[in-house]
Amino acid sequence: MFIGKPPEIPSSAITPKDQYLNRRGFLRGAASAAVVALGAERLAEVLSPRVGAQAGTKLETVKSPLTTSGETLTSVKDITSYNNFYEFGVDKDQPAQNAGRLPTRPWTVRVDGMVKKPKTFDIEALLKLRPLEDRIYRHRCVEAWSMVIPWVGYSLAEFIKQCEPLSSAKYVQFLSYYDKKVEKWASSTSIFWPYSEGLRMDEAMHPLALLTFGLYGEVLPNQNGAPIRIVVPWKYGFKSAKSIVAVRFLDKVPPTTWNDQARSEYGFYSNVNPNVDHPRWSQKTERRIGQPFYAQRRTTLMFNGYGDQVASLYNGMDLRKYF
Ligand SMILES: Nc1nc2c(c(=O)[nH]1)N[C@H]1C(S)=C(S)[C@@H](COP(=O)(O)O)O[C@H]1N2
Ligand SMILES: [Mo]
Repeated sequence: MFIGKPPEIPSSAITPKDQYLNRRGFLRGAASAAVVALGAERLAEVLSPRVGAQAGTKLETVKSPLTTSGETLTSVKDITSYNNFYEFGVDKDQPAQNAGRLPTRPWTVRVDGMVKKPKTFDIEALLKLRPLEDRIYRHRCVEAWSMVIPWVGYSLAEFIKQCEPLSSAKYVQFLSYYDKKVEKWASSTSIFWPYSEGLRMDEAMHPLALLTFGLYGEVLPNQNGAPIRIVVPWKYGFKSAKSIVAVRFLDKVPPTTWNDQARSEYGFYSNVNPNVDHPRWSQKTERRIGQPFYAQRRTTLMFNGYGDQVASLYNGMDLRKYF
């Protein structure tokens, strides 16, 4: 019988370490040959203004019937210092240190693909499109840890209506900001950038899918995906793309980052499902971040506890096959 604490999933476990480190040796060699150039780059970095300085600004919000009640919120410190945002480093503490470089203004979101006509939305217009709601959601990472986060935003469906997708559009793809000079950590991974995620149209139109601008009543810290991100609370965290700059409507399943990295480990759907283990670890339980190390792991809930609302999206589907 296994009596120890279930093994902790290392931050790097989401992809085999040799895969994401495989370019580092090469880069080290290249770096020593470019010491002078690097010196100049460091200087430019110091001189450039901290453009991502909006975090912490209060947002005007309204209550939402779609908020999750009865859960203790994860502390703002844990939510903003234990992050996955590989563009700013693969370790959990790196995004908080490095994402200050993300230029969150000006910011636009390009909408194209199967729409009436392509459009570009400015972030200021998106902030005003609908009243911003406080929505507490459970957040479950595929690495088997979880948080409870008070997000600020409105239903993604409200935005999608403004995009005027054609009836032939069956999927929607979200693309994150990518600039290899700003996000210089990204190139030491084997990921094909920009970060891409996607949903089936009916999933995206579900009222729980949130277009997110803030947390704890304030503008999103950069490490959490400023100035605009997706949050899909019934799916593993990686489905929720950060810092999105483009939204594309398609009639086919879009390519998505973790599915491309390891097709057998990260499915397109990636609904939280305690009955389908990751090939390298169990998904039956989770560690709630901020709890003492001796605290019991929690039982992972089907659809992260949102089954009453979302299960009907998957009627008749074999969720082992479509994991
Ligand atoms: N662009 C981008 N979006 C991303 C990621 C990433 O590395 N890059 N990581 C994902 C993963 S694995 C998780 S668990 C959540 C983490 O969100 P949080 O740091 O706000 O908790 O963001 C998701 N969105
Ligand atoms: Mo994650």
